[in-house]
Amino acid sequence: HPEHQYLDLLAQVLDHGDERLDRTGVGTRSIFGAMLRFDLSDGSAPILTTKRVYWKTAVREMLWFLTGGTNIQPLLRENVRIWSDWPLAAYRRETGEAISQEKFEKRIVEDDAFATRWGELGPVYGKQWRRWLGADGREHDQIGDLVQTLRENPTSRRMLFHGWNVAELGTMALPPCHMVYQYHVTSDGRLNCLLFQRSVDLLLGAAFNFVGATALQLMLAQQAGLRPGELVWVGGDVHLYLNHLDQAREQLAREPGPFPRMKLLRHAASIDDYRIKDFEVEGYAPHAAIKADVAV
Ligand code: UFP
Repeated sequence: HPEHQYLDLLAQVLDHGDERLDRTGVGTRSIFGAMLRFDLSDGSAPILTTKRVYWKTAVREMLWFLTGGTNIQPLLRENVRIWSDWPLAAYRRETGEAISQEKFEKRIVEDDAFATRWGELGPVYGKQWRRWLGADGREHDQIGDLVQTLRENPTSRRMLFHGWNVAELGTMALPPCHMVYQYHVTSDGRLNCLLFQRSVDLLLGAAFNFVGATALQLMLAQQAGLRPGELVWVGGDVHLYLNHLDQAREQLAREPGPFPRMKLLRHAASIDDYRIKDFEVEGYAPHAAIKADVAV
């Protein structure tokens, strides 16, 4: 079962990870360099079954990246709260006000001026993917260019997009983790993806990142008239936070079931035209969710 690749990696980090302090102060066990390969060609999707993964949240986040947006307001309007921690911390720091997360999020949703002032994440994924600013002042749409190359020159070895804009790292809420996506088209018309993720919260982040990358691969394949092939995931610093060890042990005690299937219900006119209701997941019968705190 392909999920064993993930579970084996989890066990390896748990048992043999190098224990050290990290930026967040929580501490991690960490290994360096790992590869997982998921075959999407039969319609299956790497949505982990040994715990419930909220796949719609990951797809909604990917759709938000594709809009080029960098403000959390549209995410919160869809009840996606995974990016709230950074703006909330900045608000508390700069105003000294001990606002609750709920109250902060409500103000972002209801008050556009407040959202403009406090909901910005800086030039994170969406900006770099769709509007990378060149030295000459011109903006580069890496996703648009990728779709065009997939259609017109599928044997190219230059089909990738990158989030690591060195000059703008300092103003991002978080430098990109899922950093570079490279694509490859086989002679029989399958679209492969290699995602390089420089930093991996193996318990909370990775499961999400697999789903986002899969959703993107389905959309790109459809736009280019291809079928999905393989998703190759490569992790750099692959770590378990020290407050996630019990959760990892619990997950490792569970037996994986078959991966569900993910499909697109509609042929969208362009890469900008997908909505959450275009995605369907069938046959997802996971074990119960596992709660854990995100290190900020
Ligand atoms: N992280 C992920 N996946 C993501 C994301 C963040 O695993 O998509 F945005 C985790 C990795 C790491 C932390 O634990 O967030 C980022 O911290 P740093 O920038 O110090 O690597």
